[in-house]
Amino acid sequence: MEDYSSVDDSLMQKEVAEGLSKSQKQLPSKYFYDEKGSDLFEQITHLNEYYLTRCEKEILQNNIKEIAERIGSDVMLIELGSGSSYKTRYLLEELSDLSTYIPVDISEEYLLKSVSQLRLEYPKISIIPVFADYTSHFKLPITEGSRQKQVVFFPGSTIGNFDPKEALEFLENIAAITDENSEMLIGVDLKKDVNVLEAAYNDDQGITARFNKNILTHINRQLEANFNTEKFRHEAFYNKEAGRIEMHLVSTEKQMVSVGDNEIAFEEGESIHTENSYKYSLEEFEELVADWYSVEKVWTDEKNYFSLQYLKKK
Ligand code: AVI
Repeated sequence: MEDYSSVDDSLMQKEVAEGLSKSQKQLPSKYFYDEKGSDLFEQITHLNEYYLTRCEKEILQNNIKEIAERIGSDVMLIELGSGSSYKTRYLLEELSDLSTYIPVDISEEYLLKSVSQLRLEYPKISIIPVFADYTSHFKLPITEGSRQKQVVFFPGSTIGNFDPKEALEFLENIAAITDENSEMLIGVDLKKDVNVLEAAYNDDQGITARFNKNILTHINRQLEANFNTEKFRHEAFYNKEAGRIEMHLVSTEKQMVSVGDNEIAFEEGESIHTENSYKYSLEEFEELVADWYSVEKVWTDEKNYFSLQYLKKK
């Protein structure tokens, strides 16, 4: 995941102040991902309860030939939020004729590290990192082979962390940035048994709870705040009506917290809404993308928990 620790403090200050002044207090989930948060998320992906990463890997492994065929050769592969790029390796291994790989990430340091490693492993592929927040407008580099087909890779069901309006803005933005005949390989988590969903966000070891609380530690450090993480408890549940897992931090007592110059009052039991993770049916997702993309192919894991979908720009 992206490391937002390098994000500019004044933007963070503004977004945090805005979120905490709402009647349902909220914080932007991107602020989970400082160095510690990225590390905790990495740990989450290995948890038994967190089926998403395991299922996505299974789908990639079981269908890699067919996926590679769809992507084709002489292609520009653009990965959004490239993170540790381990999923990319499955693709890079299989796509022997890949011309250009463009990892897009907000964390320059993280990106440069993984790019220098990938360059050693795949010397024939031209790897051009782009430092950008892919939720806002960014420019793709003009390459020698600018007539290559562009394929966007957006794994992990990160699209689920956008609310439907943000998801539409994201799709519109990516469609605008890429060429007419571009395609997208995207990971989308599916609706399923509530117990399975809720367990994935309430693991026994409490790693997700630490991940959730880390947003407060990040804010303490970055914005001179004094949240006491012991006075908040992790809560995650499936909101069936909205079709999403919600994560909250619930104040265990009436308390005051200072964030920079602001004093924030919490009632006992009052929560900060820290994340949404939307789950889609195949039909709902097809409808969501329909203004810009058609769904060409859907691969799922054995249990139908997760999907990898191949989209084509309309
Ligand atoms: C990154 N994203 C897809 C994860 C999710 O499942 O929504 C973030 C996460 N939050 C709690 N656990 C994992």
